[in-house]
Amino acid sequence: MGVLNVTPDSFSDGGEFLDPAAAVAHAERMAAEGADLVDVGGESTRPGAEPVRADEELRRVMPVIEQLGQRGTVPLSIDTSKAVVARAATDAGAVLVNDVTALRGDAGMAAAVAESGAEVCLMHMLGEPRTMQDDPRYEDVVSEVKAFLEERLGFAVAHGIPEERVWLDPGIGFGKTLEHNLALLRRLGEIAAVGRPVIVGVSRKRFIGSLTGRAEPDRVAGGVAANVLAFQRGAHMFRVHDVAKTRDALAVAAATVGDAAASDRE
Ligand code: HH2
Repeated sequence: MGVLNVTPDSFSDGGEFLDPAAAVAHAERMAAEGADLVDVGGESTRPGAEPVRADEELRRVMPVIEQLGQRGTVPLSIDTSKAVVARAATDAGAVLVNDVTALRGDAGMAAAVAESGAEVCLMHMLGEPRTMQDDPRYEDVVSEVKAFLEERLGFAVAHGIPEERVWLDPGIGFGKTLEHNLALLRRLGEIAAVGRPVIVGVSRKRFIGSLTGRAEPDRVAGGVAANVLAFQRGAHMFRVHDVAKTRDALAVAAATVGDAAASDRE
């Protein structure tokens, strides 16, 4: 899953793709590099980010989604927690709604997803982006994230979203310390054991910087390592800025661990 942020303030690519033509070209580049999906977002969720109004979010993402939808270059997902944005994007062809609030941010989101027939990614986040990195605490981060995702999966199904359309994401960096992120990656198999496919987003994130001492965007190798290990522990989809390098690493990892990783994921 290639990341395409049409925002002025995303932590990595903020401001680069505000021009729809630049955004479309970048999506096509990621597709050529092997992305199976491009995740279009119009609201940054980086720590400390301020919320964006629905009309502004629509203004940012819809021209890009419409153009890419018409060209049909690559399947699209919409990174939003607003029902109105999810509806517009799925009407224009987006096949997955990536909701970092796991259907908690907007009372209309579950119905929007259910009626669209799209898939949905339910992600764990402790608190909200503005404050989530202020001293996050857990008794056991992995069991708590797992219990949360099971509860949200139940909620989605109760609201008419078939279980087969749900992806789960432990939300690396969303209300988590370095140790929390590492525990989640180390024990990702426990999240995969819920029985739905798992998405991980580690790309260029702060915890990679803490481990390598590297500023952004020089965190690619660290992120690739984390994605390979996540693959081995049962992750199915990898949300990344650097598609070509990640694909190469995953191709080698898949050929090497092969059946072991596949059977973990079944
Ligand atoms: N991470 C970010 C945004 N959306 N969605 C999922 N499912 N999983 C993630 O880990 C995830 C996500 C944050 O990264 P980015 O989009 O690069 O930055 P920003 O939120 O500042 O736009």
